[in-house]
Amino acid sequence: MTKSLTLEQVAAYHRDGAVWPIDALTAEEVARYRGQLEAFEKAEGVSLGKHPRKLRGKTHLVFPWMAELVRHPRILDAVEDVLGPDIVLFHLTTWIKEPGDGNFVPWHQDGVYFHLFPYQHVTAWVALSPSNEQTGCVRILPGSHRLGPQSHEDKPSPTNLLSNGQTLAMPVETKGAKPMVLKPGQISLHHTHVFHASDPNTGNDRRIGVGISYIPAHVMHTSPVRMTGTLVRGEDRYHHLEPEPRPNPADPAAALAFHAEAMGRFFNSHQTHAH
Ligand SMILES: O=C(O)CCC(=O)C(=O)O
Repeated sequence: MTKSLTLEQVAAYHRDGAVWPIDALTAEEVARYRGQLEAFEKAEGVSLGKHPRKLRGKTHLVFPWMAELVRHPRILDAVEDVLGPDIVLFHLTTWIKEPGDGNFVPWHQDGVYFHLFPYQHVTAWVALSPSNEQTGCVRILPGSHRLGPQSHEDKPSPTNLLSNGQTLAMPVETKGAKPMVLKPGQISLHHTHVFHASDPNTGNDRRIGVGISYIPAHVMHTSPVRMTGTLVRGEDRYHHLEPEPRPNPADPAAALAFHAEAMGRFFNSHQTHAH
């Protein structure tokens, strides 16, 4: 018995390494979340994607509205259908592309840099604005997750949205690639090993996506550094990750301090990280 996805959608996830579109947020919720994000950007005078405190990563540790979004029942119902009932948030990246800014994401696999074992990790990518071929939606190569982990090379550039520019070393035959077109409020789920990439935004609106990386509670991080994570549903009988506090609106300084600590551990745990 599934909670949100049809059996065909669950089968598509396992066969293709991704499934979309899945309706998750209402129009009111999208307007509220996007409104909160853009009000913060206006107050700070900088895009969240370029915030000097690296707030695009683990944003749920800083903003109460993002802490609410990562626990959204419709997102978690879909995630539970592919991961099971005990769900931990391991990481989060807010992916923003402005019209004409040239930002892109090269072909890569998340699993190679997340250092999780076993390789059970799904990213729920939540569209807070139209994500389509004009605005540079995520594209996947169906079935590529079944190849397992592949070699990557670091190719950093100012417009490459991956921190170290991690790019699959093998040439990727993109003829069979599929655009994961999403309307605001819809989500996609992608497997940690599926090859995926995205092109620059040539549309008229910002492309704002929240990539939430969920793992089942039994999955471990392989670094000697104890990483942080948030149990968002079910039970954690393993305690592989240090629990993350929910941001307290009355104490934003404490939230920022924990965020800095958690991001430091994330980036220092191994030499490279994808996001
Ligand atoms: O948002 C994008 O364009 C890339 C997203 C991505 O690489 C991810 O969610 O793993």
